[in-house]
Amino acid sequence: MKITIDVSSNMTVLKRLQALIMGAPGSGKGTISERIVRTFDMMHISSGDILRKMIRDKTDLGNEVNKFVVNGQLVPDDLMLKIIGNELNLLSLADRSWLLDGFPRTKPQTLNLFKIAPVQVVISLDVPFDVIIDRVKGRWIHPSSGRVYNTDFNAPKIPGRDDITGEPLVQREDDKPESVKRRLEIYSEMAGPILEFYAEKNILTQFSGKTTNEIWPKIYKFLATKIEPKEKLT
Ligand code: G5P
Ligand code: MG
Repeated sequence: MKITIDVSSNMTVLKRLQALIMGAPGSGKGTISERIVRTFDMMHISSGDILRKMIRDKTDLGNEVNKFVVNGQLVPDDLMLKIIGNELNLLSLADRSWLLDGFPRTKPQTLNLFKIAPVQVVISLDVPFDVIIDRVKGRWIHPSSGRVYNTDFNAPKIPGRDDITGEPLVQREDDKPESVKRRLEIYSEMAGPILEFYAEKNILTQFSGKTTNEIWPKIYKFLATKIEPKEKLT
C-alpha cells in the first residue's frame, strides 16, 4: 500500500482507504455514506442496495433473498457470501478507496471479510432507537441509485421525485413498523461480537448523536486524519 507522510501535521495520510460503516437500521449509514464518498472520493458499496437491485430485477437469487429482506430478517450467510463474494474480491484489488455499508452483519461474515478484503477503519454510528423508529417512517428512496430522502430531514425538491433524475421515489417494503422492530432486535443481538472483533484490532471508532448533522462533522474530522478530502468541510 502507498503511504505518504504529511509533514505539516506529522499525520500519516493514506492514498487508499478501506473503510466500513456500521450502525442500526435507520441510524443514517446510507445518508452519511453519501457524504463520505462525495467528500473523500471513495466508492460506496451497500449490501442492502445490492440486494434491493436483485429483488427489483426478479432474478432467481433476488426472489430467494426477498423472503428474508421483506420480513426484516438477515439473508443467510452462505447466500450473502455467494452474492457479495465477487464484489469483495474486486474490492481487494481496487485501486480506489472504498466504504462498505451493511456488510458484515454476522461474525462469519466478519471473518470472511477479514480474509478477503481487510478494512483499516470501522465507523460505528450510535443513534438512539426511539429517534430511529421515528425517522424511518418518513424515508423515501430512489431505487436505482440508492439515494435516500426523508420528509422531515432531507426532503426531495419535488415531493415524491428524485432530485437528479426526477424519477418516482418509493418507500421500502421493510420499513413497515413490524419489520423495523425485527431489524432493530437483530442488530442489537448481532452487532456486539462484530464491534468487539474490530475493537480488539484497534480499528473501531464510535460516533454518537441524534442527528446526522451532529455526527457528520465528527466523522469528517476523523477521516481527514486518514485520507485527504476532495472537498473541505467549511
Ligand atoms: P440495509 O439496506 O443495509 P439497514 O437496515 O442496515 O438496511 P438502513 O435501513 O438502510 O439500514 P441506514 O442506511 O442506516 O438505514 O439509514 P439511512 O437510510 O441513511 O437513514 C434512515 C432515514 O433517516 C432516511 O430517511 C434518512 O433521510 C433519514 N435521516 C438521516 N439522518 C437524519 C437526521 O439527522 N434526522 C432525520 N429526521 N432524519 C434523518 O439492509 C436491508 C436488509 O437487507 C438484508 C437484511 O434483510 C436487511 O434487513 N441485508 C443483509 N442480510 C444479511 N447480511 C448482510 N450483510 C446484509 N445486508 C443487507
Ligand atoms: Mg442504508
